[in-house]
Amino acid sequence: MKRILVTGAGGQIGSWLVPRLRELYGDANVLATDVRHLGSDFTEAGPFQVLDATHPKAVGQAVMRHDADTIYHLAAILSAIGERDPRLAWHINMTSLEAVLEVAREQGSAVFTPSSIGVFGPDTPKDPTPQDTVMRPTTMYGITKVAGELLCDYYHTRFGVDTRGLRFPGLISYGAPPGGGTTDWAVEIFYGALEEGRYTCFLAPEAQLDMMYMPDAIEALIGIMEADPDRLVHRNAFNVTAMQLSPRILAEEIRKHVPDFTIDYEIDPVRQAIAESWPDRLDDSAARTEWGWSPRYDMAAMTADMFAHMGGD
Ligand code: AKB
Repeated sequence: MKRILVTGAGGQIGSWLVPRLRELYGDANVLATDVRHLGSDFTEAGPFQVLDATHPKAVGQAVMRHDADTIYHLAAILSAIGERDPRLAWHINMTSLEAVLEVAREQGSAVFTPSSIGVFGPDTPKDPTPQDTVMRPTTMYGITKVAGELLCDYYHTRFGVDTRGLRFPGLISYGAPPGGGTTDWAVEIFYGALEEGRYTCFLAPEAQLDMMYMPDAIEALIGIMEADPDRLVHRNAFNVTAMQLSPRILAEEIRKHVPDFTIDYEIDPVRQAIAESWPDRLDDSAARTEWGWSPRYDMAAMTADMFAHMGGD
């Protein structure tokens, strides 16, 4: 049975991933860690530890004590916060990744690191965006993600560390909110619709971006780490996508559930510029071919499921 350590367990992805990993591999085998104390959901269902992933020694001790053969390293600063404080984004994203990779090299652990559509920039072909293409991001978040992909590749080819990653699009979920990204509007819009029947969007109506519903993202996270290594041509990191949404299109879908829903726009120039620099549609055929990636939720299924779980329909 796998022995797994998750960093950033209390975040948007971690709060979904940890329960699923515990279901699959056993509660005691999944050590959830976060920089802050988390609620009883995490601490009572299985082992939990406060861990600052930027501290190499602390990461090393946690991995050794838990005897972790797999690390899901989720702790990171997202794109919008990264533009507010670029040095913080560089520090957190790169220092923690380096700490995790070094420990993985010493202990022989496999490492999952989420990358992002943020690795691409204005010079990248937008629709479709190939797996292997120009990567010249204009955000600090994107720079850390490109550097992270390269560092993971380096640890694999140079030291044989089993590194794997996914370029996630915007992730849509209920529960723990996303922490300061450009795609956060696609989560906020559901809370606005349910709580007030309206939403003021910080992106323009036609700003199209790739998105994915969290249950698909969780299956992707597990799928890539369970994939047969002999079939992986790419490792860090695979394009994955499930749907392409703009605020106008998602608002129309939401109106099928909340007929009086209204949307207006107060465009944030920083996040709008980030969105414009990102792809309109990823080509995820490498993920489909190399490890069988296939999402279950399109926009209609995701929207219905969100409302069903948030107490709407
Ligand atoms: C962000 O908006 O920063 C993230 C991402 C797409 O990586 N959700």
